[in-house]
Amino acid sequence: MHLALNHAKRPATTLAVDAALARDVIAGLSAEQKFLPSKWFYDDEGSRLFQHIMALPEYYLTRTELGILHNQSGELAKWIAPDALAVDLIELGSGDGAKTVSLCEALLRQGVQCTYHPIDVSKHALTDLQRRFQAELPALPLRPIQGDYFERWPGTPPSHRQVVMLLGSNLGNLNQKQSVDLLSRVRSRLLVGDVLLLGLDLKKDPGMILAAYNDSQGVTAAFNMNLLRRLNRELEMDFDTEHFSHYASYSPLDGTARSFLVSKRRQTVRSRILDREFNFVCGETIYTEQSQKYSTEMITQLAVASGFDVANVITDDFGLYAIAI
Ligand code: AVJ
Repeated sequence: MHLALNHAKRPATTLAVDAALARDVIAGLSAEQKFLPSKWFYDDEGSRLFQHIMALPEYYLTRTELGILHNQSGELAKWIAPDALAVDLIELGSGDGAKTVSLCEALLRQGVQCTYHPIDVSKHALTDLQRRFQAELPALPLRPIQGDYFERWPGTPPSHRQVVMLLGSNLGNLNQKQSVDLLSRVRSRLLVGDVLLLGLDLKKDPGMILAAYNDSQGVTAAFNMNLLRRLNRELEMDFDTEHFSHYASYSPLDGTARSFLVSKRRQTVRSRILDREFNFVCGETIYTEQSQKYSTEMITQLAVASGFDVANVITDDFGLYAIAI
């Protein structure tokens, strides 16, 4: 569904309202505990801010995962394709592809015929990815798909091994049930012998985790706040970001980091497009994101509940981060 808007006032690019976004905002901001699904962070500005987060000193996840993919790419490639001649690498939420280059290189080195299908919602990220692969691995067949990886899947020859990658701790944004649902759906696309690589953040010093979601430069706060700016842009809402603040928490009890936007005062926010208003009391929170941290036991449980076997779990030397195969 696309809502027709008042043509006189705004440029053509904002004419189409994302109906799924509208639905999620109405549901989330009408709930007793207000919430907004974290998948809406990633408009072009949000993806840019996330690229900035990945380079922050406190945000150890990207760097650590990259280290594993880089230092242990040969090991990974052996697990992925000890025998296979041809694989289709399908990456769910590829971003700019920085983390996948060395794995692709390792597969090619091993003589595997490899096609890479990165899927991402952000056109900007996919453009960066194409530029990167053009420069670093021009020989690799690249089939980018712009869209939601909950909905899109590439066509691949049945004789090729499918290797699905869900890296970057992206699964951590989903709760237990959503995770099992997504992984089961992935599993239903696969045959016995196909492979899933899951990049997951591990439980560790709670202070280190909290700092990753509450960085000293305030980039994570800006990333969280951009969600409100996006709603202002796309749904003509009137959030004043001066009147909200970023709050991050981590509980070692359940291994869940959570982010919120906190209303600094009593206020009402409106959307003309949605024809709604939403009231906030002072201190009221919008729950915007969860980032799950796992133990090895939790990884095994998740895999088994979704129809996978765990072949191996590869970690960095400090046991901060894991890639489960
Ligand atoms: C992209 C979901 C892995 O949860 O660590 C980073 C997003 N949010 N800082 C994460 C994020 C705040 C990130 N993931």
